[in-house]
Formats: sequence, structure tokens, C-alpha cells
Amino acid sequence: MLINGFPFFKKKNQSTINHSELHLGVIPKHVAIIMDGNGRWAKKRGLPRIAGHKEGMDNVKRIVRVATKHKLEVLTLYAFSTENWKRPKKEVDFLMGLPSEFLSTYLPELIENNVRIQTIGDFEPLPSLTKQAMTNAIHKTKDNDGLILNIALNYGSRFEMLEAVKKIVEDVKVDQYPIENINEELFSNYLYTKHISDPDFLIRTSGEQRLSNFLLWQCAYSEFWFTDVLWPDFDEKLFEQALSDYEKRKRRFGGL
Ligand code: V07
Repeated sequence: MLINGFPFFKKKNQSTINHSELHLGVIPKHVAIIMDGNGRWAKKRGLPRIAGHKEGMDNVKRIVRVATKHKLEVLTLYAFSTENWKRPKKEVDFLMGLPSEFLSTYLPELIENNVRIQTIGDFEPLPSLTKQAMTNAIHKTKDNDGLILNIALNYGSRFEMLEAVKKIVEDVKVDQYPIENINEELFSNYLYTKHISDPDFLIRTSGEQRLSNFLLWQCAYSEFWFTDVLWPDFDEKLFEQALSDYEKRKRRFGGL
């Protein structure tokens, strides 16, 4: 390849660099990320908030590549919460366009990299174009057995648990099982995440140190990792730093 008269060689295929180069012994199987700080990233540059969301979306592509490189099993991203509807309509509309925008450019690469797309959240209230884009991507990647890219869309943990309670009560009412059968395993099977292991590692960017209604039940035993870095600036190196910190915590555990 020639650019400006200089020969450029394709970089070594990312997936051939394995995590041993980073000395990452224990890789979390499931990483969940609260991608916070996009609005602040834009404000710092005098740009509208939506410019920050666009930059945040481009960063999702980079981080998904790192997740595949390190052979994570599941990457769950908090893309849109049940509380996000309270934002100005223009911003909500823009956010709702991001899944189709992301997939229209990136779905072929996801398919090529054996990524399987899934979602958690209340799908029904989403605009039909958003639903179509997601349903299509889920369908086209359903047989892939690499990374599960799990997108939390219109997700709220309390809502998820209340819906689970309602369904359990219904099932008890029609004598599917007695109340005594209700245990953690049964409850877990009524959540959006029933097919997915609990997160081993939860990352939140942009300085806030709280869960904000994200995976409250599922994070009961997760390791938490926080950084002041804003989501659009959360790069490959920092992600690998986080993974390496996870490994150190696990090693200490093992020593006890
Ligand atoms: C959204 C960008 C990232 C920062 C947080 C809020 C804004 C990627 C997606 C996406 C990716 C794959 C997919 C569906 C959606 C996305 C929303 C917002 C709603 F299958 N980024 N991103 N979706 N932001």
C-alpha cells in the first residue's frame, strides 16, 4: 500500500497479539461498562453534547476490538438507560439513531470477527428503526460463538427485577411451582441476563462511582473499577490497564 509515496505495511493482525504479552493471567469473562462522560467531553471542546455521543460511539468500536483481542466472553455496554428518556428530545432522538448508525458501518466487521450481538432492556418502547437495526444484527450474528456484545438499551435494573417479580407471581398463581421454589437461580432466570453469566468486572468512566440502576442483582460479586477519564478518551491502553488491575486483584485472592 502506498500513501504519500511511502510504503505502508498492514499492522500485525490485532487478534494474533495474545494477552500473554500483557501478562494477563486471569482475564474477566464478562466485563460491563458504564460509558459515562460523553457530554462533558464535548462541553470541554465547546461542542454540542451529541458530538460527544458520536465520539463515544466511535470509541465503542475501538473497545470492542480490544475485547475480541483479549478473548473476553461477554462485553456489556450501558448504551441507554430507562432514565435517559428525560433528556431533551433532540438528544434522545440522536441517541436512538446511534444503534443503526453503528451497525450500518460496523456490522460486517463484527460478523467477520465472530461477534454475537445481544441486548438487554425493555425493547418495546424503542423507535421501530432502532428495533429493526438491532433485530437484524442479532439475527445475522446469532450463530457466532466469539465475543457476545451485549448492548443495554432502555435498560433499568429495578424495572428488570420488578418485571421478574410480576412474572414469578403469575407463574406461582397458576401453580407452575410452589413459593418455596423461589431461589436465586430461579429469580436469575427471569432477568434479561438469563443466558449470560454475571459480570466479573464493572468499569465506569468519568469519575462517578455509583451503579446508576445498572445490573444491581448481577453485580453482587463483581469487581468495580473507576476512572476519571471520559468515555471518548478511554483508550486501548487504559482498558488494558483496567484488565491488568483485575488480574492483580485476582492474584491477591489466590494467595490468601
Ligand atoms: C451509544 C455512544 C457510547 C457512549 C454512550 C451513549 C451514546 C454504540 C451503540 C451501539 C452499538 C452496537 C449496537 C447498538 C448500539 C450505542 C446508543 C448510544 C443508544 F448493536 N454507542 N452507542 N447505542 N452511545
